[in-house]
Amino acid sequence: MADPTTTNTGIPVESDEHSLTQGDLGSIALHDHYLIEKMAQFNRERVPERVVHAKGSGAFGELEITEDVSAFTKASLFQPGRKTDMVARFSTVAGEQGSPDTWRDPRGFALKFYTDEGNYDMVGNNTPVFFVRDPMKFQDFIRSQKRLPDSGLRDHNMQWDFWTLSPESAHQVIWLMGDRGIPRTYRHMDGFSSHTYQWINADGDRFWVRYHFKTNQGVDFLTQADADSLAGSDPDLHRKDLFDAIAAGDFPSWSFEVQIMPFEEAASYRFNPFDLTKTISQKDYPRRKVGTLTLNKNPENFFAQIEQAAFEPSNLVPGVYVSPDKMLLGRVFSYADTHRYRIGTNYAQLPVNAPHAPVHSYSKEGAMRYAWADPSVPVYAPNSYGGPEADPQYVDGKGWPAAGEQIRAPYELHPEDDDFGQAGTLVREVMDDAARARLVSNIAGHLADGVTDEVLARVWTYLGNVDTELAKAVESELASLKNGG
Ligand code: HDE
Repeated sequence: MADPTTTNTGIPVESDEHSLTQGDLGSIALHDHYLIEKMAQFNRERVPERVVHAKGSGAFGELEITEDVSAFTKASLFQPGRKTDMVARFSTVAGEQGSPDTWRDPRGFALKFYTDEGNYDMVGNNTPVFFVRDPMKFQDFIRSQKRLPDSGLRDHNMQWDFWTLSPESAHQVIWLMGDRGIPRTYRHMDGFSSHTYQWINADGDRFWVRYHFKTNQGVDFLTQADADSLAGSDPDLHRKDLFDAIAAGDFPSWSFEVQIMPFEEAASYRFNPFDLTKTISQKDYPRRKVGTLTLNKNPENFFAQIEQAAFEPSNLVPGVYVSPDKMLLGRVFSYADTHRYRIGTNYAQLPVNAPHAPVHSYSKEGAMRYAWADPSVPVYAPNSYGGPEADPQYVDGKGWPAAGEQIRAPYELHPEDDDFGQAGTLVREVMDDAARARLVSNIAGHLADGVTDEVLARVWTYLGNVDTELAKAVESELASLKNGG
């Protein structure tokens, strides 16, 4: 026997299909409150989609630490043998909620760890770098990747206009236009912190680290042609693949590894380790294994657990801290702000966002609040009634020295740094011939779709600064495309 249908407040209803009318042809009664509840609830089923990373999928899992990195961090979740429950969300960046999974785009690689010291969120991407290095330009960058103000259409000219006027984007653009710009599935891509973070050990020693999550499924990609076809025939390919793999017990996993730089080496390193458009060479600072990340449980309710999941770089536990990376410092504000707007004041009380560690916060009330402190706990600090007190042990020397006047300027660190060197290395030393040929084809195909001659003139200089052979090959391929080749 099925459960009786009820209203949202548990009252059994009379019908699932007939509204209440005055006789056969009569008006619908205003007091048919169940009909009104159904329509009103329906109109309010959506929360605003994420302004970036709107299309995504997620799953639950576990981080297991198999090595000993306690010499570098005191963070509880990174101690040898520790296992921590977590939730992950993978996503594209510029596409809206209904957009295809196979669009060329970086992928979000957002992780929330429910540690015994509170939630730790590592909100990364599947790329080790990013398009810009100052948060002041992020909003503009994203708008250049989205839609024109009049037609509401995406526009490659807008994209290349921004990129060629922002030379710092070159490394990420080459990465994006290469094979890793369209992962075969979410399971076949690596994840990165991208930013440099700070680790602090139990003695207060500080280190700079970058995270790598190396897929144990092997990196694999879709060609532009396959991706274009799948965008029409199977727009939720990546979502379905992740869900079906976990449902079948084929749990995807990643090897969690870090690059560790001694604190004092940042200033003299050949690249600015706080510049998000640059990698830290693995020849200089090799990766070392820390543990394994495994996803082994699908969400039971996509909206409640994935659409309302709230990841934030400000969720930093003792032993982990930010670095002078301006993009990271900007992000530390933005995410909680977006959650308060998109989900609501008390978003951290939703089960998927709630810590597994005890909460002793002085926050109170606000819409939809349903967890509260014991009435004996004062609602203010300081107090003389045993309320929570900040523990000075957590003032542990994290951070870094900074001095000088307030300025608005590019990084002074590593003035010899340039915007094209690492992009050129990616083309010449990391890609093989076949990958380079696909890169040329992908860029030419992208340029052929609407990029004006005025912007193209800058594109040749931009690509030429990366690699002169690349620029020539793309220019030749584009000419051939335009001549119907
Ligand atoms: Fe984001 N980013 N971001 N981002 N980002 C958001 O927060 C932001 C950046 C990333 O699956 C937003 O919850 C700023 C880099 C992921 O729920 C927003 C800057 C990296 C996700 C936001 C950046 C990321 C987001 C929108 C430049 C990789 C999806 C919705 C300073 C290291 C998380 C939201 C999820 C989402 C702000 C740049 C990764 C608007 C201000 C770099 C994976 O707050």
